[in-house]
Amino acid sequence: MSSIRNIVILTGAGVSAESGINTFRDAGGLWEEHRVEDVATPEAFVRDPDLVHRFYDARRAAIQEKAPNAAHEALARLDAAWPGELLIVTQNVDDLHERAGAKRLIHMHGEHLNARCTACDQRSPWTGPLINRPGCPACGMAGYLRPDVVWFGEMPYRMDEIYHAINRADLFVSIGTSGAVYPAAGFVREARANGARTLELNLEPSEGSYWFDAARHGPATVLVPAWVE
Ligand code: BV8
Repeated sequence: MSSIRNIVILTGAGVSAESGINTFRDAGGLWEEHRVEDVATPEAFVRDPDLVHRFYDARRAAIQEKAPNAAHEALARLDAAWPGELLIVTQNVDDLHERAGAKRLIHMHGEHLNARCTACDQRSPWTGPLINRPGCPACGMAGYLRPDVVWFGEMPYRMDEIYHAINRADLFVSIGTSGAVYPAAGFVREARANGARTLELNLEPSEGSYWFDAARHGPATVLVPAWVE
């Protein structure tokens, strides 16, 4: 990686799969017979808030029992050692990158350990199942907390910072994502347009694999440490 100075790494559910966290595809994109796209939306939250709370309270509980895997740990080592610019952009709402030690990290789709108040819009640490309608720590209103994740149809977080990093990147690496959801799925094209080299590390070719200069297929806990070392 001699001529590489600035790196952007996009991760998806596949980087957490070997920690035991289901990807969206494993369940065939289904949860309790609902398509994820039908549960992870503002409309679903208005229509059936308990269904959406059950979905997120269950996933949050599952995540808390899991641990980072060798892929998260290798990325954290790279983050700590890399002298140039480096940014991990994760689509995942789990906190396994942080728990592995990653610092230069953006959760573009939010974080499962945060809640957001629909009355005062303040973010707060999640304190317990939202289905119990806890009060907002900021404004005190009860029953107004939602998961602080980006649903379909909502604008992902910190996009300006992400595109700034992509525009400066010499290398763009996509790890464990199906390339099914935008705008994340379009990042590789943005990176190419700015002259970056592009690499996909995934269990199988993603929907966007055509856009990558190189690809390696296999489990992230094998591919990522090998790539980092
Ligand atoms: C927006 C957070 C605009 C919540 C998520 C038509 C065309 C283009 C776009 C659209 C369209 N119609 C609608 C849209 C927009 C839409 C979209 O892209 N829809 C798709 C379905 C077509 N996008 C949006 O709505 C986004 N917002 O566009 O806003 C806007 C503009 C202005 C103002 C306001 C709004 C917001 C999308 C975010 C949705 N939230 N998650 C939560 O987590 O519950 S999406 C969720 O699914 C993930 O975050 C991720 O982003 C996405 C896909 O998941 P992946 O991470 O890729 O996981 P997946 O299971 O799919 O794949 C896993 C991969 O890992 C596989 O490839 C597998 O092979 C691999 N793998 C498995 N095991 C391993 C492995 N790899 C390595 N090792 C292993 N062991």
